[in-house]
Amino acid sequence: MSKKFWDEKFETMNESGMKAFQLEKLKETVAWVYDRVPFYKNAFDERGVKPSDLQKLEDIAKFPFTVKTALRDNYPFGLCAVPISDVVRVHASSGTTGKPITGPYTAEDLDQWTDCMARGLWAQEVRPDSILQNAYGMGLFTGGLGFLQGAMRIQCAVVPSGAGMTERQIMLIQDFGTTALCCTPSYCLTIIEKAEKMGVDLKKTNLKTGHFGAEPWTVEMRSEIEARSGIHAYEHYGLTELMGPGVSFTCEHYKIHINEDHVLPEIVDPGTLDPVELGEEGELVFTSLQRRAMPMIRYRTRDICTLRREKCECGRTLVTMDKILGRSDDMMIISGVNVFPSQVETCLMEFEQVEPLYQIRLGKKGYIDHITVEIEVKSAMYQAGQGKLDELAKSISHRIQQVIGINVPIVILPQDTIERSIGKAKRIIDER
Ligand code: DLL
Repeated sequence: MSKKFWDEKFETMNESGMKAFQLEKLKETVAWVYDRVPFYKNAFDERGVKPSDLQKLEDIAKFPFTVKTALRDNYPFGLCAVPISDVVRVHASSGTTGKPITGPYTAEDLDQWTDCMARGLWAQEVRPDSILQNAYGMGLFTGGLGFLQGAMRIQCAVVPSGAGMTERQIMLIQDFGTTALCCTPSYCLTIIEKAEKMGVDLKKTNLKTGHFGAEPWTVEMRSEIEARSGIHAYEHYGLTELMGPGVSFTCEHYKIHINEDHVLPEIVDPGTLDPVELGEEGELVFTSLQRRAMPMIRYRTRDICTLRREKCECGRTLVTMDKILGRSDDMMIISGVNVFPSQVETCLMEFEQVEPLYQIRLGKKGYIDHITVEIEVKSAMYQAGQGKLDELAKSISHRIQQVIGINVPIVILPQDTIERSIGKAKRIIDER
């Protein structure tokens, strides 16, 4: 019988053991950056804190936050704590505007990242006899190589298919007998839709598990993927600034466990920046514990989330996080109500006539923001006539009004109009 945990010691460590380990690593990390990165030295000095002020884990709250602009201002290697001769790989975020965020790694950083990935994939049923098709973008994006490395450490067969060329993905799934599929959830839906159009029933292939992440997706979207493909849809979360994927992963009970021996999570109120209690929602903040090339101190992710320390049936003691509600950058304020795309997604997914595809058009009427939600519907519905479509649009609007409390017009677009995602889906079209 194969082992249950990849790294039993850390995955099942008791809370006091983990806290002691974190404190030791945290002390090392703050001293490491203070001595080597002028940005951190200045930031700590300005705040009047020194590495020696860190005596207990809670003391982390005395230290300054790091925000994305600090990475941009110090692009590309200003926050690097090692000479470039010690760097063996540099990844970067896809960043749609401006310069990307860089993620340099030492050989040891890469090794640890690989282990975090193997830990997650192992928890998600990947074994040496798995055939893992990796349809994350290969290249600067951390998804492709991150999953490749983790899967290679488990020594399963990796098919680095990369993102896109969807028909070929489906051919490979069939011909190679792929058992595990890695990609964004929205790309998985694109694959599912294409397979259905090609008359391929994914449930009849060897596909068993999906390893999805890199974008917000709701539980309802996960159920849709599972129902249409027969895949058990697992999740990974992470960001370039910290290591890429590998920050956290779901177990078989859909609990998202954080590799807290590598990253120290906090939740803060995004307005006041005060720490909030476990179980309360706020912005996720992480401090690296073991990285050497570019450790992050109290990095504000802008991801809105809740942390929980509850017993998980899987046996892991690693702290868990809820699914990400959304990025604070994507939060819209409509008629005074804070709205995340994921809340709209949850409402849409209640309607089985609706395709799991949508975009939110954000505009301005005078000084006030307003949104229109554009969707596609299943072909039988689309052909049912305008009267039925109008009725459906009204029901969806009504549901959104009930749940979110805002009045949103729904526009049903002709079929195949919304761009199919091969990576991170673009949900908001900002026309303000
Ligand atoms: O998306 C790393 C990754 C690759 C994670 C593959 C999982 C799988 P970035 O491109 O730097 O890195 O984007 C990071 O994506 O701050 C979140 O807003 C979002 N994100 C990542 N994973 C999830 C997830 C990669 N599971 C940003 N759920 C993060 C919700 C996610 N959002």
